[in-house]
Amino acid sequence: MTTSMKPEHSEKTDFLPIKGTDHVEFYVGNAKQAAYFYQTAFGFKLIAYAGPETGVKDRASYVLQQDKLRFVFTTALGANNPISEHVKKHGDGVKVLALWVDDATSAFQETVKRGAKAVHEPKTIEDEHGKVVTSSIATYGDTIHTFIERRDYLGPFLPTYEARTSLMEVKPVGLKYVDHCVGNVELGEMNKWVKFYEDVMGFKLLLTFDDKDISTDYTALMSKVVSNGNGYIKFPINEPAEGKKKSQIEEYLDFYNGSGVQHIALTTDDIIGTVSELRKRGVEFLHVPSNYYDDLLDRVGEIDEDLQPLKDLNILVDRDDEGYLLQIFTKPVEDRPTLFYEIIQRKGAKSFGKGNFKALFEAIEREQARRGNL
Ligand code: TYF
Ligand code: FE
Repeated sequence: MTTSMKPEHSEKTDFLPIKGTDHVEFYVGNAKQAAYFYQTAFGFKLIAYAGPETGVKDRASYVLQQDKLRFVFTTALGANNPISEHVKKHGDGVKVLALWVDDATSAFQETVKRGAKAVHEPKTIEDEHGKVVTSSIATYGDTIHTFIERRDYLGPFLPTYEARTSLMEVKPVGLKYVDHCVGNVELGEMNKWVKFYEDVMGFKLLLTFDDKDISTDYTALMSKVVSNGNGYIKFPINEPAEGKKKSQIEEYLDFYNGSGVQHIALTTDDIIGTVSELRKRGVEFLHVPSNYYDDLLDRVGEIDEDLQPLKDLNILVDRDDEGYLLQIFTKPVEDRPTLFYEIIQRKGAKSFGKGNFKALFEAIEREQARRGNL
């Protein structure tokens, strides 16, 4: 199943050098309330706002931050607006995976030249805090990539945004940065999007999971992971496959009305502390049966953590050649069975928890069945 686990191409030949995830922007029905949820439940702090008060008439956007993670929640202020159309079709979901680059003009030119669909041309936005250049291209579904070039910009987020702070006390839960962002794409489109990331964005295929890796009685899906030159950006792409019953990927596609972001994996250096805190605040996680833990240490060998808290919190463990990882998955964070989160702590492992796929997918299927969608 493995092709290569190491970033292969040198900086010199990388026509799209990416410094990291700049931010993730969500289009939602009510940004004020979504921002409240991510502050109280997930421990993000409000840092900036744009809306009518800052001269932006058609939308309101709240920028939340925790360590290097930056999430933007945007809502439409009227009907017949691309944001309200997006929400009408998809429900709350990820619109923008924004990538931090040194040169947003070159990022746009190099990708469009290779076949990317342009969404917006490079433009310089400016305020008293400095200049930022942005440009955007389309990816799967209605999702886009925005390239963000911050020329020593000193404002709280981007021009048109003003600094804001949380109105309640916010206690961070230890989330640090985006580990990977997973896309679900329509049946038969996985290879097309892998090729897009390879040809248009210069990414490399890192891993392939086929139906043998991902086998439960029901779930059928295929997954390929692409990553950029320095390995900071990892995008697994899933597509449904024929199974005995409806694939979890199909359920997503039905409710999202097409391709889109399925899960965002967020890192922590202390998964036990992070998950304890998230649970206390009412975040719901998928449940794996306790017999998962019976032979866990035989499977993964020695680990630094005590088994009991992992079992109490329902945290999963997997090992690869380079180390191990701990991970857990939330239930969908909207009423539609669409976007969810993975909390991950890597202890050397660079893989994605293949050893947990069976237990994980069975847990997803139990939820799918409860919703009547299996
Ligand atoms: O990102 C991954 O590959 C793991 C496993 O529908 C996974 O988090 C893969 C597919 C899926 C849910 C989780
Ligand atoms: Fe994942």
